[in-house]
Amino acid sequence: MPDENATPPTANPVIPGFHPDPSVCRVGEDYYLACSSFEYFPGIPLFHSRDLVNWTQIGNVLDRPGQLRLPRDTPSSGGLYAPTLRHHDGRFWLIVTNVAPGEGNLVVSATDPAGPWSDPVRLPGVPGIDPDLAWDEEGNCWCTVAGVAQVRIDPSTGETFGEPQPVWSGTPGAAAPEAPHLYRIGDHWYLLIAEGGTERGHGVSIARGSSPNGPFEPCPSNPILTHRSTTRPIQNTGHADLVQAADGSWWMVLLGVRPQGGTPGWHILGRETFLAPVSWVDGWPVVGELNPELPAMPWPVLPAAPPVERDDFDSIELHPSWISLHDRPAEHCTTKERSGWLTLRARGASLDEPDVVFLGRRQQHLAFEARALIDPAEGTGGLAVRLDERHHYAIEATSEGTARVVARIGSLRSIAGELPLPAGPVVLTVRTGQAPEPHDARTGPDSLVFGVETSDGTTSEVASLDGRYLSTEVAGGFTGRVVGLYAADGAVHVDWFDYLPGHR
Ligand code: 6LW
Repeated sequence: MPDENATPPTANPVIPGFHPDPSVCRVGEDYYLACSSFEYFPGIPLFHSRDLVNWTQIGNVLDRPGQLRLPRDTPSSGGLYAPTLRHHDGRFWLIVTNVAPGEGNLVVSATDPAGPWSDPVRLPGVPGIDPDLAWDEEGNCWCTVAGVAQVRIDPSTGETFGEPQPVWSGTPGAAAPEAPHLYRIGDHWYLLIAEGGTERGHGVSIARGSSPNGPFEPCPSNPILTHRSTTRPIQNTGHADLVQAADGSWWMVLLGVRPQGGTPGWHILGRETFLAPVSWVDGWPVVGELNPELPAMPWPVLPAAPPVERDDFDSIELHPSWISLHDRPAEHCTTKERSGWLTLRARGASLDEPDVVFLGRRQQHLAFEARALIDPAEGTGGLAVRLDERHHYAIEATSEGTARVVARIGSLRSIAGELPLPAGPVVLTVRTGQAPEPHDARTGPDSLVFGVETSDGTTSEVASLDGRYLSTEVAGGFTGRVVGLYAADGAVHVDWFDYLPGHR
């Protein structure tokens, strides 16, 4: 399976693609990091690193149906928001919000972060998103949520002690005080938050006090990080977490986006995880430059294994970077039906439906190509680039022998191109191309070019579509592009799937 996270990035983001709301902790020489996953299953990708730069996905925290309930009508950007990952008393703890009706905040724990993680403990007494966990010297566990409010809890039972109390509402007048993380550092308790909303106004602010529950005094130089009102290449910077390295140095992981194209810029990969150095001045953290180049690291950054570009579906278990919508029942997604093939059996009749059977991976590169060998003998399905149920492009092969490109943009749905297919399995392709109308100041980020590979290895283009409509600036929401396979009718069998970074 393609695992670009195993490759040393030459640039920030350190975890590219839709990996927002990073939360990080260190145990000895090892770092672990978790991100939000919204409507996708399994939930909460979990990464490991030895250098804060190269991150390898080692699993997903909520990877069993009993741990994660995402009803079939969960809309895009619903589901799992903003985890906090901590290590305490020999265990890893993760707290997260499932915004699906009747779910709310839940805690899981594990001795091995690669899993298995426990069944969830629910927190009915803790309303609100972006929950944080912090333990004081007496062993009290403080849960702090967006707003910012706080309550003491027992994370192993879900019991709350009293009502959540407001602790700090951030900078007066700033929107959306959220993403709190509470730390004991030196003589102070620090409360780190995001403010300004997760769009261009996003920023990071901090306050400190002598107790975990305040009172908190804001840092005089808040926000300690923001790229609002700048032309910097990394925008929307916020939702951060702090970690101290074994050598004593401090680091921040945070989310940011990389707008592409002309004014105002479109970001297509969702909110990605970036790394910035932190120093301390007068007891306050000062965030170093956040640039597309990596910060200078005080230790050697080891090269990692090159990415695997093809998944030939020869193993029964799918790589943890594959994500489905809401769930993954074997009757709809299996590698056991035809040896060496993935079988997808349709449920929802198109990518417009929230319950469509879709299996994808995050687009992690501004330029990429994906190819898949698909046997449509028993159904209709294909290769899609999905932002959400209202914004997606796809090339599908039908059992009647046609390849067609279907584009959905908001409430418009259109067949953008068709081509007759020879009988038998077919290689469908999608690649990024140059944005249309590059002379225009409002040039989009890219185009998505769909095609069919013929037996002599050449590709017949079926349609080329403007990539801006699969961007967050157009579609809204909290996710990014996911590239993958789907079934719209009957069953489709897939022999292999390639994800190739860069332009070919
Ligand atoms: C998350 C909030 C935010 O809960 O976006 O950027 C929300 N920050 O803290 C969803 O990721």
